[in-house]
Amino acid sequence: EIVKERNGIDQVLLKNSRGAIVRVSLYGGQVRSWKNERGEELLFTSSKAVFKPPKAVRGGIPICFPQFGNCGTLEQHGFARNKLWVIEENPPALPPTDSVGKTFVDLLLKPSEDDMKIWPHSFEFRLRVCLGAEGNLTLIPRIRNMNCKPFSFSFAFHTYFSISDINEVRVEGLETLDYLDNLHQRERFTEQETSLTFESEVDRVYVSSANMVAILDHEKKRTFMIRKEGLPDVVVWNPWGRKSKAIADFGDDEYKKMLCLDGACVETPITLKPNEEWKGRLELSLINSSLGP
Ligand code: TA6
Repeated sequence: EIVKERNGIDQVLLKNSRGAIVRVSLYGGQVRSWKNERGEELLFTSSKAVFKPPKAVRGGIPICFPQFGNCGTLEQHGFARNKLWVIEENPPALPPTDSVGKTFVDLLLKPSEDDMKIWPHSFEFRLRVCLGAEGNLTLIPRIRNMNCKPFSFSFAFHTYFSISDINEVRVEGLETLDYLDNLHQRERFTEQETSLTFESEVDRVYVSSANMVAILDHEKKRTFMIRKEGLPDVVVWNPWGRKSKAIADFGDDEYKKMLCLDGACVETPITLKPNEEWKGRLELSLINSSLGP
């Protein structure tokens, strides 16, 4: 179902039989909302978000492509999140498991002439956004080099999870991993803790992580499960108070209600030869521990 946002941009609503809803904007190919069958919003959006291109909406799942971060020639996190995507009715086939029993939409981004001036590589970026019967959200990105010279890119699904209180959550699945600390010139450290808790600003890229990470939100008695393929790294970011006050489209105390935990490919960019395709997968699901067995 297509709905129009205030700024006239099309959004696609995906609904499943239990009433879960995903809303994805054609601007940026950005998932903007993921609600469970109880109508609870599971993704964070800043109360000061700007819904006017070319500013990416602060929240949901912005796509960082072809560059993660600001150490490159492009704007921070690349241009994919600031482009208008289109719906593709008949994309190249995906395995039946990626469609049977799911509600999904296929989005496509191709570079314009102008885009080719700033990043001279011919690509096709397909994104399937799926809502499963259980309410899980799956993103399947496919990026193909359209017969031009080899190119490399870094990538992240910059996922803003809605949490009850940053002081109350912990992250499991990153123990013993090395991470690049963006607060210390991306210097490399090793995680000593068995699970991650948060007391101050954190901005890290955990490298070659396992394919499953969990965010345990004790107060809301729920756990986000993040499963991924083809996305070896995990970005963990919370700006905390001082930094978030310096971000115009971030509400003052809202850092307490969000945690970014991104399936990403940052440490070792992906290189595609002519006609080669990279495919990834990110599956987000919610376990309500309060519901019991
Ligand atoms: O999450 C890592 C990070 O690079 C942070 O350093 C911070 O800049 C964040 O992304 C948000 O970036 P944005 O361009 O969306 O404000």
